[in-house]
Amino acid sequence: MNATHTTPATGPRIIGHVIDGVEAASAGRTIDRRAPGTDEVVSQVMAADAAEVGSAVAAARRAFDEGPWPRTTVAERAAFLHRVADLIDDHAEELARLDAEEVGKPLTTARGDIGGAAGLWRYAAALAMTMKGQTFTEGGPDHTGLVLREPIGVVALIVPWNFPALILSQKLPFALAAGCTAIVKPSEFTSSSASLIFGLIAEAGLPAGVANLVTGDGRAGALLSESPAVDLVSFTGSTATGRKVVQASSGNLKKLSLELGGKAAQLVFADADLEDAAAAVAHGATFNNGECCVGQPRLLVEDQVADDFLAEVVRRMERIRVGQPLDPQTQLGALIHADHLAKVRGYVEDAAEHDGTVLTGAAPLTDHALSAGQFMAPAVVELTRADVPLFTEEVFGPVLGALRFSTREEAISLANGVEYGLSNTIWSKNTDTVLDTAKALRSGTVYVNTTIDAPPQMPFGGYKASGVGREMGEAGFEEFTELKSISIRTGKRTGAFPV
Ligand code: TXE
Repeated sequence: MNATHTTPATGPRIIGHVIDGVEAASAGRTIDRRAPGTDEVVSQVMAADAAEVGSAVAAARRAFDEGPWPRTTVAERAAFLHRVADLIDDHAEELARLDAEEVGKPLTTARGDIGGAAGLWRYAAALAMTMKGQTFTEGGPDHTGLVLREPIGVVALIVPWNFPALILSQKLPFALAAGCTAIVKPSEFTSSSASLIFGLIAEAGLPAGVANLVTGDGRAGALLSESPAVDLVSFTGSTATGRKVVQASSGNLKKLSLELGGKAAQLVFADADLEDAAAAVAHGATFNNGECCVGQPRLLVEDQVADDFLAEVVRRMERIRVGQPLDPQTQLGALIHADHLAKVRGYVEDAAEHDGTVLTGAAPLTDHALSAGQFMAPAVVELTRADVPLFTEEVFGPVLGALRFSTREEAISLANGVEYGLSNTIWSKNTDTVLDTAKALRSGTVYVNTTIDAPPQMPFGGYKASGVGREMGEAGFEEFTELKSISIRTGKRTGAFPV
């Protein structure tokens, strides 16, 4: 197998680029990745320079303009995507361990990610088979209109660290299904699973240059975003970096698909199944260590049930097992790095200084087995005001900020009162409450009596500052395509033109 990540007998994995089908060993800078659970260096990632990014883009451009991939049948593309899905299944445990170790997420969560990733390759294969245009004859009996759906071209796929294999799989198979060629840039913190997946892609027989991997930090991402030879950037990451991608892309006005931050609220009405809701609120705030764009870090709870409900949420949060990411018993692992942990704790301290009450989670962890890593106990802070950063900014850690409400209108206004609009959750048994609230929420996804729960057939993306465009679903596939209208008249055109 042409696996690009190497696992030496001792010492860190060496992770590098795959450009035009060749593992490219750059002589330049490398980035050490320390496992968040142990602080040990587990991989060394090559940082692509401008020449390497340029080579990867040129390889993808050649493969698109001259190579066979955009000219394959959809059936051939679908067959390839199925082969990769099967190989991901074969290597599922290895991939899950790489992501758990480098992200710091619980192994059980990482295993779910890899199952989801294989499913996305299969779903993209199904979408490839449905790729189609349209025909029109409405312009008269001598007119034929053809609308061709074509691959958009060379795409740069910039992936964050919180779901490395899963988010790569929300992008790359859909691009390949459409007939695009690609350059993938994983996060500098979590490149190992992408490297292994590129080995599987080679084993599955993708022609050279169709999918290229460049590793490195934001500089590599910026070079891809500004490259005039790239037709589309699909980026997942922070809203601040998303804005930089928008600016960098203006040179050739490339298309953008941006999946940015979120700040979801769970709206818990008094008539809800409060037991289910409490479990979902604890889960929504801590899933994937709280480092999740569709995480649910805000609770809005109706006054009359708030005391008991908050007590139940706190009880559940205190039962969550914090532990080493690779321990299958662990429910909450280690945050991505020390600066991020300090930032997350800082939000809790700031809220406490602004009339917030820390109901649980403020105490430091004393377990010796966790002393080297970036761990924290999940926190619940009851707030009295909606203008504190804990309530308005993306904290991205296992922290829940709770506010009480007395009317449905107030709950909607609080939920919508942030710059983000990725997802929200409603808990109620009343159909009117559910439907009227779902329509009033300004977010791309609304969960009802469930949370963080949507199949890949449903388009995923954000309102407001949470993004541009959609991933997954038919709409996500179509982001990787262009439409070409061909207008044809038959017969002599005498008198048709005024000159
Ligand atoms: O993200 P960045 P970071 C949020 C979350 C987190 C914060 C910071 O709030 O605390 O972002 O995380 C690449 N041009 N999310 O700093 O910088 C980078 O190398 C092009 C939410 O890690 O957005 C990585 O591959 N690319 C999010 C990717 O962008 C650039 C998931 C994301 O990094 C670049 C992750 C540039 N100028 C963090 N600079 C979500 N939506 O789920 C960096 N990158």
